[in-house]
Amino acid sequence: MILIPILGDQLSHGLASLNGVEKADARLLLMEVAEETTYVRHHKAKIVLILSAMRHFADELRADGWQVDYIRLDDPDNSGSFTGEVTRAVERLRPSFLRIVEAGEWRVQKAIEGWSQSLGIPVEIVADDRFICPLPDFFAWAASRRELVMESFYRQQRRRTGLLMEPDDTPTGGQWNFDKDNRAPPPKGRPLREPQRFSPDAITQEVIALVEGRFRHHFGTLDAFALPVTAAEARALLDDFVNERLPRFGTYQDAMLEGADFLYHSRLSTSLNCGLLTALEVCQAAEAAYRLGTVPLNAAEGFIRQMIGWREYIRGMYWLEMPGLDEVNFFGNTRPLPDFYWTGATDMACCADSVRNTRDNAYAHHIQRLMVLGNFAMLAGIDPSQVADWYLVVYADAYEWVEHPNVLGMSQFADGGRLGTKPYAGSGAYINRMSNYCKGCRFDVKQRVGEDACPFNALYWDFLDRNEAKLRGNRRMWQPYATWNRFGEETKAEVRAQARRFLDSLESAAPGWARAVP
Ligand code: FAD
Ligand code: DLZ
Ligand code: SF4
Repeated sequence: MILIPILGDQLSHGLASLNGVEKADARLLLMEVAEETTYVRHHKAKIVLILSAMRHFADELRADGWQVDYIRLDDPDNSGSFTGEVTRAVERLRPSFLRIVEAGEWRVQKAIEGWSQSLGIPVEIVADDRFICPLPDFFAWAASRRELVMESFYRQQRRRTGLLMEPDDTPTGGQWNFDKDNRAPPPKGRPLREPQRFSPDAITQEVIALVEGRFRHHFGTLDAFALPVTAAEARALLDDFVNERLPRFGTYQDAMLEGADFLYHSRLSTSLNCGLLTALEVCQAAEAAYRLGTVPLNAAEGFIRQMIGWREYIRGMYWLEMPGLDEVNFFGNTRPLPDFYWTGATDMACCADSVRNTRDNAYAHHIQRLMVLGNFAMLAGIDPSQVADWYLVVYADAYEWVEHPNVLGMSQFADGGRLGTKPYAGSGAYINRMSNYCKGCRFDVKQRVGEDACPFNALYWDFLDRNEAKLRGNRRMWQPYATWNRFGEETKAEVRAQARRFLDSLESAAPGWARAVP
C-alpha cells in the first residue's frame, strides 16, 4: 500500500502524487497540525481558509472513491507536526512506500527530505506540476543570465504556454507588454463590483468556532470571511472576476481608492495558492474572454503577465535564493516594526486604510502592499525580517515561497537588487497620483517639512540620503540623487531633522504579535 500525504496548500484533484495511483492501493493523509497553524501566528482568516478547504477537499476525495485518513487539530492523539503525523500513519498502516508532492516552503521540504531515513521506507518526492515552469528550467534560465529580469523570463513563459501567441510565434497584438496603458489613476464615479462572496457553510462555521476559540489572540477579524473553500467556489470567483472586473483590471492595476478593498483585482491568490485553482486554467479563462471580445488586450495581457510572469518568477527566485533569503538585510535596517501595522492607529490615511483592509479581509491589493505598507517600512528603515514576518502572518495568500521574494526582494530591496533593478521607493507624490487617500488625510502631501508635512516626503529623501553609498552606483537612481543633490545644505538638514523627529515618534509593536514570545 502507498501512503500519500497531502499538505494544506496541495488541495488539487489533479495533484501529481495521485497520478496513475490505484485508489484501492492507496491511503491519502491530510493533517491539521499545530506546527503549521502557529509557526507564525497567522491571521484568523488564513487558518479558517486552510482548515475548511482541507475538510471540504477530504470529503470530495472520499466521494471520488479514495481512502482518506484525516487528522483533526483537536484529535487527542495529534502529535502536532507533519513529521509526527506521518510517523504515526506509517506505524498504523505499514505502507510499503510514501509519495508526496514537494513542499512550497523550505522548512517543510527539509523535513520531508529527512523522512525516508527516519521512517525506514522509500519516500518519493514528486515535482509540483501545478506551476508552469519546472524548477530545473527556471534554474537553467537563471544560470544563463547576468541579470534576472522578469520580462525576459515572461516572454519565455508566453512561448512555453502559447498564451496570447500567434501561429507565427509573435505576441498577440504585436507587443509583449501593455504596461504603459496600465497606470491610470483611480476611476472617478465608476461603479465597482465587489468580488462574489461565499457564505460559510456548516463545515466552515465549525472551523470558525474552532479558530475563534483556540486562536482568538491571533491578528484579524472573521466577520467578513467570504473566501472560496472548494474548487467549485473558486471557479465561480474566477468567472465572476473575468465577467465583472477583468475588463478594467489592466487600466486600474496600480490605482488605490479609500474603502475600495478589491478595486478591479481578482482576489484569486488565496484559491491559487492552496490549490483550488491552477495558474493555467485562470490564464486560459482570461485569454478566452479576450478572444471572445469581452476583455481588452491590455487587461488580458496584464493579468496573464502577473500569473505566468511574476508568480512563476517569484517562485523560482525563492528556490534559487533559499536558504540565504531568510537573512538578507542590504541596508542593515534594525528599527522595530511600528505598532500601527497591527492596530491601524495612524494619522497616515493611506497606511490606516491598507491596514484596515488587511485586518478585515486578510487582503490588500498589490499597490497597497508595495507602495504604501512596504514602501513605508523600507523608507523608515524597519528590520526586514520583522517586515517579512508581518506579511507572512497577515495575508490569507501568504506562504514563504511567494511572500519572501515579494517582501524581501521586491518591496524591501533587502536582497540588494537580485530581484528588482531598483528599490520601489516613492514619496507622497506617488501615492497622491495613484489614489484619493491624500484628500482625506490630516497630513499635507505637498509639504516636505513642518507639523503637517506628509511623512512619506521627508522619509523618502532621508532614505536616499542614508543609503547613498549603497545606491548611487545604480543607474536607475541617478535622477533622484541628482534632484536630492540640488537641494541646498540647509534644506537637506531640515529634511533629515524632519525624518528623525517622525521616526522617533513611532511606537514599536509589542513583541509576540507575529511569533509567540518563548
Ligand atoms: P491580482 O491583482 O488580481 O493579480 C492576479 C494574480 O497574479 C494574483 O492572484 C497572483 O496570483 C498573481 N500575482 C500578481 N503579482 C504577483 C507577485 N508579485 N507575486 C506572485 N504572484 C503575483 N502574493 C501572494 O500570493 N502571497 C503573498 O504572500 C504575497 N505577498 C506580497 C507582499 C508584497 C510586499 C508584495 C508587493 C506583493 C505580494 N504578493 C503576494 C503579490 C500580490 O500583491 C498578490 O498576489 C495580490 O495582491 C493578490 O491579490 P489578487 O489575487 O487580487 O491579485
Ligand atoms: C497555512 C497552514 C495552516 C494554517 N495549517 C495547516 C495544517 O494544519 N495542515 C496542513 O497540511 N497545512 C497547513 N497550512 C499550510 C502549510 O503551512 C503549507 O502546506 C506548507 O507551509 C507548505 O510547505
Ligand atoms: Fe499617505 Fe502622505 Fe497622502 Fe497622507 S498625505 S495619505 S500620509 S501619502
